[in-house]
Amino acid sequence: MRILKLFGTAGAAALLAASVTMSAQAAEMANTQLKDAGNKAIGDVDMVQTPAGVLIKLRLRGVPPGEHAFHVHAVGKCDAPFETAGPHFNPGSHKHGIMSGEGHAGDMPNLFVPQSGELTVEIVNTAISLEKGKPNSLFDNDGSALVIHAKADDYKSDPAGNAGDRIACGVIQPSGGVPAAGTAPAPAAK
Ligand SMILES: [Cu+2]
Repeated sequence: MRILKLFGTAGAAALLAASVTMSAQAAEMANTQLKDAGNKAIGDVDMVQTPAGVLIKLRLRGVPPGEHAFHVHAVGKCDAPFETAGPHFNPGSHKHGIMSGEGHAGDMPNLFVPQSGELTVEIVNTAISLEKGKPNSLFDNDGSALVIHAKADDYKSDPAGNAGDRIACGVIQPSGGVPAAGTAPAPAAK
């Protein structure tokens, strides 16, 4: 089964330090800048491969307060209103939502943005990988994207949790190393 874990900042920082130490041979890393439909940057994301999954550090600013779905989508292309990012990243062909079963690999817990519009949070997604060639790699032929929605994910409605419009999107880019196919121009059917 897959497990999604949320950590407080201090705990996650300790986990990150431990993970980096364990995989000293250059852990795969990635990053994303999230932009809204007006092309304004509203967040930065750093991702690192750990032995347990991908640690995602999200720093948001200027996001509407409230509860928002947060997913990995299947295509690394973010043209507003971000339908170009395709459906949820779902290499296992599961139905959506952790209340329905295994869920999509790209399913993640909702984000609760306070009145300030700023939120820093770390999430471990155990169902995805930054390692090229893995069946659940985010760096597949058409890349992948992170998407924030207008509404909360209900964790069960197929295929997208009834989460409403896509209000922000960012193409997941490898950090450092060789560019992956994350910027592929043509979204392929998945
Ligand atoms: Cu989504």
